[in-house]
Amino acid sequence: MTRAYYVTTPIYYINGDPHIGHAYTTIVADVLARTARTRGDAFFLTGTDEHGQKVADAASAAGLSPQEWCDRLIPKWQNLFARFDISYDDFIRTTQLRHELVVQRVFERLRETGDVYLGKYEGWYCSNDETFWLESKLVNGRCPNPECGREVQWLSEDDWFFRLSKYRDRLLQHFLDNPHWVRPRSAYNEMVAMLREGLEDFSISRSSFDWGVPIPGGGGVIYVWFDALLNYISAIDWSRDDPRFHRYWPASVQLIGKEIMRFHTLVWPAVLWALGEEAPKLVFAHGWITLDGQKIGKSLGNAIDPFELIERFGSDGVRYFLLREGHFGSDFSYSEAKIAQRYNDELANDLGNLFRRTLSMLERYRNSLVPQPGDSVFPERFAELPSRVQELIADLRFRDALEAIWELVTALNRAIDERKPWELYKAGDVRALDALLYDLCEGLRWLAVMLAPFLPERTAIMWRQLGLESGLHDDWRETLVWGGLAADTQTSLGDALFPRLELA
Ligand code: ME8
Repeated sequence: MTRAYYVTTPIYYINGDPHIGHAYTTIVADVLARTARTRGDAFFLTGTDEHGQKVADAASAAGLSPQEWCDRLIPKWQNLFARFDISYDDFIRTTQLRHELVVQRVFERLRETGDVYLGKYEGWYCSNDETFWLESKLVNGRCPNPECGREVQWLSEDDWFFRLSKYRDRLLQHFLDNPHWVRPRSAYNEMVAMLREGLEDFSISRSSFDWGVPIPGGGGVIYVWFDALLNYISAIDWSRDDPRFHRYWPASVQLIGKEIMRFHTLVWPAVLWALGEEAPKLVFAHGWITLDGQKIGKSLGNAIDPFELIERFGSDGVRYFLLREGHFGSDFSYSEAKIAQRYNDELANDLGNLFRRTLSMLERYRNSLVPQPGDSVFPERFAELPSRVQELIADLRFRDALEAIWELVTALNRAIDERKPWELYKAGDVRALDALLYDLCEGLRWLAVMLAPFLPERTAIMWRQLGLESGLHDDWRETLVWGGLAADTQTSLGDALFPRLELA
């Protein structure tokens, strides 16, 4: 069976409104999925994590049942993703029956094999983080997560455990044999160090509250993290020998923020192995968007409202900033000044002006018709660019990919400045003018194709104004052959792609 590309994001807790951090991971996944689709079958999964104490607490504070609360919040999350042109193939909610049945089936299976067993759990529990902490890790008796620091509770209950310790050696070997399966390197190193210290079994049930998937046969609910991780396989119909499952699993890339890498790179592969399945091919634990040096998030109350950003910079303006600003993997800081500057300099000036200048010269000199191509240095100079950009994207180096694309933006702008089409026109140098105008249009067609995964909204407009219909999302190996734009194509000058922002 042909394997397909499968990319996932974390499923987000809906104990509140989405913020820019949630948009970030989802936009990155969208770029990967859109790029992969130009080459073949791809499946992009995102969704919401709806069980657990945090969501239950948020619901009760609002005077609603947890399910009512989730149902009320979902439209806002889905609307945000729609505003960002997120092309997910499936949006999973952990309260859906299709998911709950898989969680129960997994639990039953592992109870049969002995990987899930009944034991006693006693320990310090932080309900905000849904995490048990060792006494030695507490800071002044409180939750050691620097973003939290809340009081912890002593929990003592009969719990079901997952036999994580049994998989410790295999995990360590897997890390050593596959030095790139967890990226970036800092994440990999941290997890290897943790494995060397040893792993304890992992409690996977809760009897202190009831908002979760019921344990088959009774006795509480399944721990929200065990439930949540399984979304990645419940969405693709996990069960023995299901062809759909095997088409997508193991996932090509699982994107997460670095604060949840322990669950995704230690617990998750062990659970998969216990089920006889493979570990994902790559878990990428990216850095955080920070504000004044602190992680942007709900807990700190410094969340940036992504809807407001879209109002100001457009969805593509925000997407561009997030992908271009930091090296993917590292933290980077957000500020309104930074996003505005990139928007004006790079989108409005470099790209937007290039596009508008080209189409208005075409209108003035050639009735908006694409001329015949002539001699050009571009085909040779940029022949390797598309494959280089594809590789950088596949390697999750989005900033480098955009910089590579900008080499073409810069070259086209320079061609205008140096060859001064208005002078060629005055001098009546038809051949030179046509050759230049053709290169500009063809270069812009290339830019639209390569930028489509990053800027889906504006590149669709570029495409239409270039007089093109289908093909924007086709295989680059076929589309990006210099000369693909037919002479006499009717272009149409429209409004500015990225209207300049007046800055205070
Ligand atoms: O952890 N910068 O959900 P969550 C970058 N439900 N990315 C950020 C960010 C920031 N400042 N803040 C959040 C959960 N994110 C669990 C996951 S998965 C089986 C269960 C992104 O709502 C980043 O991807 O707390 C992070 O991992 C995720 O949102 C956490 O979302």
